[in-house]
Amino acid sequence: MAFSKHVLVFLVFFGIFNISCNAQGLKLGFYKKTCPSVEKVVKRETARIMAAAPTLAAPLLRMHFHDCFVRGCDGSVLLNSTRNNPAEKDAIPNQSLRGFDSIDRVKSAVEKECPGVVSCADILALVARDSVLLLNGPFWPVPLGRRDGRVSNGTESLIELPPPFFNITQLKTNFASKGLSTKDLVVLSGSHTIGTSHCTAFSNRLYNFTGRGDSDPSLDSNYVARLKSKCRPGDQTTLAEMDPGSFKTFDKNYYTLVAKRRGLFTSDSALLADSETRAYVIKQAASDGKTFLKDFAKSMVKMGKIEVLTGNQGEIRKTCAFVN
Ligand code: HEM
Ligand SMILES: *[C@@H]1O[C@H](CO)[C@@H](O)[C@H](O)[C@H]1NC(C)=O
Ligand SMILES: *[C@@H]1O[C@H](CO)[C@@H](O)[C@H](O)[C@H]1NC(C)=O
Ligand SMILES: *[C@@H]1O[C@H](CO)[C@@H](O)[C@H](O)[C@H]1NC(C)=O
Ligand SMILES: *[C@@H]1O[C@H](CO)[C@@H](O)[C@H](O)[C@H]1NC(C)=O
Ligand SMILES: CC(=O)N[C@H]1CO[C@H](CO)[C@@H](O)[C@@H]1O
Repeated sequence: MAFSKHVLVFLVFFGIFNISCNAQGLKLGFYKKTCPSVEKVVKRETARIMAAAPTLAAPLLRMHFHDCFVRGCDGSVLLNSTRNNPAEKDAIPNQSLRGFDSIDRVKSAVEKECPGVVSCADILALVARDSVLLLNGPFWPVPLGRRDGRVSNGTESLIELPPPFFNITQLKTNFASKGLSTKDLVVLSGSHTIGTSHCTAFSNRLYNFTGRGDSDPSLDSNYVARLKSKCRPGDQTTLAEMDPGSFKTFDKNYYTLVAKRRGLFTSDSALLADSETRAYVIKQAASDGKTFLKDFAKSMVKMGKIEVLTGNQGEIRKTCAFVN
């Protein structure tokens, strides 16, 4: 009897210990004792950055996504290449990322308050949240406690990040491999309500789509004409607004566009090719957008937990571009 009681006590303790140390052990207020001002400092710095360069909100949100999809949300996207190792930053999908120096700036401000305490991965998660909020998007509480990884491998970005020409099956498989659902896919794609894209990400849909001088039939033909006047064949530099007219506000307008067959990438149009994602697109297109904002907050929290390092895994980087 006494023995089984001990076993029980042991199991209970072990269970609790296990919960606090498991890989999903992020929590709200993680820095309450060690860096109580962190969220205030990040918010202040992000607001300063946005005031000077409002278009940085979109790439900073995208940077968090690219971080999480490669080796989990561990700040690996922030590491610089070294002589023998091309980092994620320098891989093709990341060539259009911007704002690394902004993250460095926020990190320095946080280091001033509490040196060596807050990870770069957590800072990126907070900056992404505050960026969206500053564009009138939703707020979400960010569970914290991520640790920074020590590896950044450019080849892995090519393998793990979904390219703009993916079809619905490929997108669903890619998201599922990160523990994200089909709903998360359609909700997080709503990020494309802000920001811009290089012509290269979609010009295959405009010119010679199947090798017969044609364009993608799943794209509205009036929209094709407009995009063609923006992006001449071979244009590598021009930026197109992904949600023209409203690319600076975080709203549900992305779904209005996709529903009208004006999603910019194959991956955007693809959301009409699956019954679940299609139903969501149609519903949001006709809605006031409040549900989307709520859903987005929820899916971002989920994305922010992908394969995180916690406890004594990884490290707290001193400078986000370099391992300690
Ligand atoms: C579903 C699969 C996705 C694909 C295939 C995709 C692809 C792309 C591509 C090709 C661009 C244009 C980059 C450029 O040429 O400058 C882009 C931009 C962007 N993406 Fe995605 N994306 C996806 C999902 C996401 C997710 C999950 C997020 C955030 C949670 C996101 C946020 C953004 C933002 C904010 C931009 C604008 C960046 C800027 O203005 O510089 N995307 N995406
Ligand atoms: C690290 O990479 C960033 C962005 O690619 C670059 O601006 C910066 O100069 C690099 N830092 C060093 C010390 O190489
Ligand atoms: C980077 O990742 C690729 C693909 O998983 C792997 O083949 C390669 O060995 C890795 N490179 C390094 C330096 O670890
Ligand atoms: C998606 O692409 C894959 C790989 O190219 C292909 O095998 C599959 O048939 C495509 N699925 C759809 C629904 O287009
Ligand atoms: C269109 O694609 C076909 C087949 O790949 C190719 O033979 C042709 O030269 C291309 N046309 C243009 C204008 O690029
Ligand atoms: C932001 C950034 O680091 N961009 C780099 C992406 O990769 C190319 C080379 O592949 C670099 O020239 C860019 O500086």
